[in-house]
Amino acid sequence: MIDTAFDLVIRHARIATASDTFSADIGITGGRIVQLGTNLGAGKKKIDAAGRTVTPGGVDAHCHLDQPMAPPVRMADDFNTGTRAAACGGTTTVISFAAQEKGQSLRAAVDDYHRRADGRAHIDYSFHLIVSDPTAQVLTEELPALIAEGYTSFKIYMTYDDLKLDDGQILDVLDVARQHGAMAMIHAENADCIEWLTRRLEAGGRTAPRFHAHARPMLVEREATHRAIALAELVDVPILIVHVSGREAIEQIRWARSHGLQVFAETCPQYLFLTAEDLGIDDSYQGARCICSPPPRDKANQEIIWNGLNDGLFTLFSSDHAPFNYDGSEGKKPGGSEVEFRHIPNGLAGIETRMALLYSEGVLGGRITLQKFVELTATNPAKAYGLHPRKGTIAIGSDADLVIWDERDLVLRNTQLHHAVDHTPYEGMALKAWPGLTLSRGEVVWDGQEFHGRAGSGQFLSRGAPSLMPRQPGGRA
Ligand code: DUC
Ligand code: ZN
Ligand code: ZN
Repeated sequence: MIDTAFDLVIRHARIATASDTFSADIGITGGRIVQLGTNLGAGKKKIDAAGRTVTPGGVDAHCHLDQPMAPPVRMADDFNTGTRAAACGGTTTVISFAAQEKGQSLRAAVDDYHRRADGRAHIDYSFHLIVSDPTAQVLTEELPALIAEGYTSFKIYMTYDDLKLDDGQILDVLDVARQHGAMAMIHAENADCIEWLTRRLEAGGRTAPRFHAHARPMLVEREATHRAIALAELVDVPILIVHVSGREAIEQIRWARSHGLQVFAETCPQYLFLTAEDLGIDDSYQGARCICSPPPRDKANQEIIWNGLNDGLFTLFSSDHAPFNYDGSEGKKPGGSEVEFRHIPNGLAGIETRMALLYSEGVLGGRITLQKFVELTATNPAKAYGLHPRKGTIAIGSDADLVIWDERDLVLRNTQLHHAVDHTPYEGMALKAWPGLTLSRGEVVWDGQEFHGRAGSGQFLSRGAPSLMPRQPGGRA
């Protein structure tokens, strides 16, 4: 008896990559794509895509899962619920953050984070590092060793008291990125400006959630973005500015690019679909749900973000999923009470909705092409963080991480989502599509109705060097 050629064949797929759309069958064996073509031979299993669009599974390269928080605050999603939600929303790889506490060794932070993830993930995952305490030991030993082991990216903060680095420390850390070929991600907001504005607001009794946006105007982001670019220019290293919210930071990034500097940029759904008004138009506490940093801006800035997605300003579209419940004592009401905005945990749930929001409003809404969608949600994140071509594309040899899209009208309800958060900022939004099927390394983890994952089936991914753009001599584009 002749053995069948493939473990699984997906027939009649309209395959979309970052560069093409073409019709083909997809032959999958051992969790990898082994053949693409028409009229492929039989497989042990078959799925008929019936001409529907098939994209690479999403790579969500910026999400926070089970990140240690100061009690009583706790993230609502761990690796189990977070990766479950990701899979149901068409994401098949997540990169979350192993965060160093001040005084802690980076290695201890990584070891602790592995313990949190081990045996829990339903899809493949990897870790960025957060460097909050760049001691000599971290700079000369731990960070280089971890980069060599495949933790090839790290985030640095210019705000948050427990995480922020000063300019000298940022220069030191960027220099390690340059020497060892890592990708440096920067949270660009000016901490002193935020603190000064916050104190003034508090002195005037303006402490409701909506004042979070007043304490973090675009100027604060613009100044820090400008400074980050200057520091990176001094060190001569590419950087990636994360969660860019609007015009003023974008102007800085365009300026840097026009001067030949390698500055990459990421944005997130909250800057396309929310505005500062979602933090409240009066002093009610409801708006705490939409507190994140940088804060959402206004309709005009949403348009500017759409333009940036279209014209190549943005390289990545990530969720910045930072999951906190609204009710209870562990999330947006620390200790169970309504607190001043400075004490409200920053972050939104978005790991499950990222892909459908952009597909629906971007692709089907005629704002971006299908190729751009794939590039922003899968291919570029995989390239930026050393996972391409194993992840982020549909090609022979790549992992069979795939999404088959159902184009249908639906209304987003938190009750239908699979995260452990008690709300979604996008409740009630009308969408035109949702993943009808998600495959993680050839296994169905979401069939459009039910979740089929298995905790522990997700593998940790050690990553290679960023491959977004070849580095030129001198580090310039
Ligand atoms: N801002 C961050 O920098 N991280 C998590 C969530 C947020 O709003
Ligand atoms: Zn951040
Ligand atoms: Zn973040």
